[in-house]
Amino acid sequence: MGILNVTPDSFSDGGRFFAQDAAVRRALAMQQAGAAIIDIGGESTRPGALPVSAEEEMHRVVPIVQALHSELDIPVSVDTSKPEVMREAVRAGAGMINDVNALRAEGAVQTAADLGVPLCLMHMQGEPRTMQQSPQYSDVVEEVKSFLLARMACCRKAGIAARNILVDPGFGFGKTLEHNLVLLRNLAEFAHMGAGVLAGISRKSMLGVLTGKETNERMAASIAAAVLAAERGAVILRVHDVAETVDALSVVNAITGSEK
Ligand code: 9MG
Repeated sequence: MGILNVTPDSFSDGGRFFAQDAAVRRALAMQQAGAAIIDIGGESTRPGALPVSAEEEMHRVVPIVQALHSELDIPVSVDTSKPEVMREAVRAGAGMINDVNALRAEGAVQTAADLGVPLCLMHMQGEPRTMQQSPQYSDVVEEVKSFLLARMACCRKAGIAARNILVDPGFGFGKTLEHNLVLLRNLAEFAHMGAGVLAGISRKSMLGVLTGKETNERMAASIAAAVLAAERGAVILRVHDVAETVDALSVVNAITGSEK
């Protein structure tokens, strides 16, 4: 899954037309590099990020989803927690919902059930603005798993097909470095919950803490984490560096994929 952010800071100040054009070119490049899905988001979920209105988010995302839907051969996922944005993005051609809030917004579960597309339920403790201030767990793996199981049950009750549900422990979302490491070490446990596992570790600050590198210097660290996540059962990896991750996984799969 290639990451396509369409927040104003991700396209400098070239204006909306420039943003759309650049987004389509970037998505085509990720498809060419081997991405199977493009995940587009119009609201930053970084620690400290402030929320934006549904109108602004739709304005950023929907025209680009429409353009991507006609230009790409692969599905577009919309990274949003707002039911209005989910609806408009799917109407514009999005084929998946990626919700870092695990459909906890009012009306989100029913909207996702009505739309009938695959969705990702991600765990987050707190909210982006404050989530990294003092994350606390007594057993991070058990608590994240039981949260995700409860959200899956809520989705199933609303009529969402089990095959349409993915789960994600939410690396960096209300977690310390140690919490993230424990989750990654034990990721295989999430693969036995009855849903595919999505993992997003690419360029995250945990990798900055481990390597001392700035965000755009974290490719090698991101690939190491992606390979380990795949080896522990993740079926979708949300990444910035698609070509390099695909190469790394091709090598790993060639080595581990045969019996002898
Ligand atoms: C939108 N977004 C940012 N980080 C993410 C992650 O780790 N997982 C998912 N599903 N979405 C994310």
